[in-house]
Amino acid sequence: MLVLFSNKHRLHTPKFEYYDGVPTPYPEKPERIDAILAACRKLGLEVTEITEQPDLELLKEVHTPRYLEYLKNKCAEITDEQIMPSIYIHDTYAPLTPGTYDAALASAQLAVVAGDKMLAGQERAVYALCRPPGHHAEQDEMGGYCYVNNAAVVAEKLSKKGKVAILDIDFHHGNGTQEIFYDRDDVLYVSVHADPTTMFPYQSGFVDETGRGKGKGFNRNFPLPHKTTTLESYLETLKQALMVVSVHQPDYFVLSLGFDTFKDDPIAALGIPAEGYQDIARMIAGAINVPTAIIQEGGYNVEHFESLAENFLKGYLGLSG
Ligand code: OKP
Ligand code: ZN
Repeated sequence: MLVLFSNKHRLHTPKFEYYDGVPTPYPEKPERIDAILAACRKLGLEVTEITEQPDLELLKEVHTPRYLEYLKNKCAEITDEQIMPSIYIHDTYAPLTPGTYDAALASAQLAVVAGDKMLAGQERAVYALCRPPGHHAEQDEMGGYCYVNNAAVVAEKLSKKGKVAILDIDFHHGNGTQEIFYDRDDVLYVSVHADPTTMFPYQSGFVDETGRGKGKGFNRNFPLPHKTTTLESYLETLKQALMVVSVHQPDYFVLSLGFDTFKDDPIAALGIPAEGYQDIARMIAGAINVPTAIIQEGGYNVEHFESLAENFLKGYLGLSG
């Protein structure tokens, strides 16, 4: 497995978000990536720093030009953090800082390089340590800590060479990824997440959202009850989601990986103990045997992050312990 990271994510360090009208400390911190890197290095994985920025033409295949212009221009114009819904901003969980545009582009470049490596056929799996995350970013809208949809960028790129399946196991439904591919039959989107009735993103992630037009049947949501999900019931649902992916017979696989299903996550939590990520990863690696991009999404328990990543990687790579 090849691991990709960038240091440019440090350019994006908002101090707070607004929750219920109240400024709340921002949980999507740079230390999250440091912790995953520590786990990768501990396991002896090959880690590569990516320093270049992406070709904007690639990003314009998943986002509208006017949206990318807005993101760029706003960041260039502000001198301090700004939290303000607009037609391009879905909620008060997507603060802009002067460095947000550059950080979001650097994050997307990890997905681009992951795609290049997969197409070069050298790697079974590439783990892109994306930050900021991406799965809430729609074609024309940022929100929920997300600005550029990294998983969609790699899926779009791979879709030119074969059938793609995306499995999203972040605690939150990936409304952005769903929206971007909703009309398409060449990119399947499957998500396992907390029931959006009471959890972000609230308006999407329900079972009846199955795709539109020729995309009908190529979008599948598996919402889980927030309070009562256990590792056992989670794995049962994950097995069903993986079955949907297998039936699609993808040539390429994209995993949107969040560690916010961890039982002690400060903003989310879905009953998964740290060692549970070994079972989750083992089940995924056992079910899907095509070139894979693992795209980091959320997860906010920084103290446990290294252990969550280590458990996931051990399960995925079939390492003991
Ligand atoms: C991004 B990802 C609580 C409100 C937070 C935004 C959640 C964004 C999650 N302070 N709502 O999917 O992990
Ligand atoms: Zn999440």
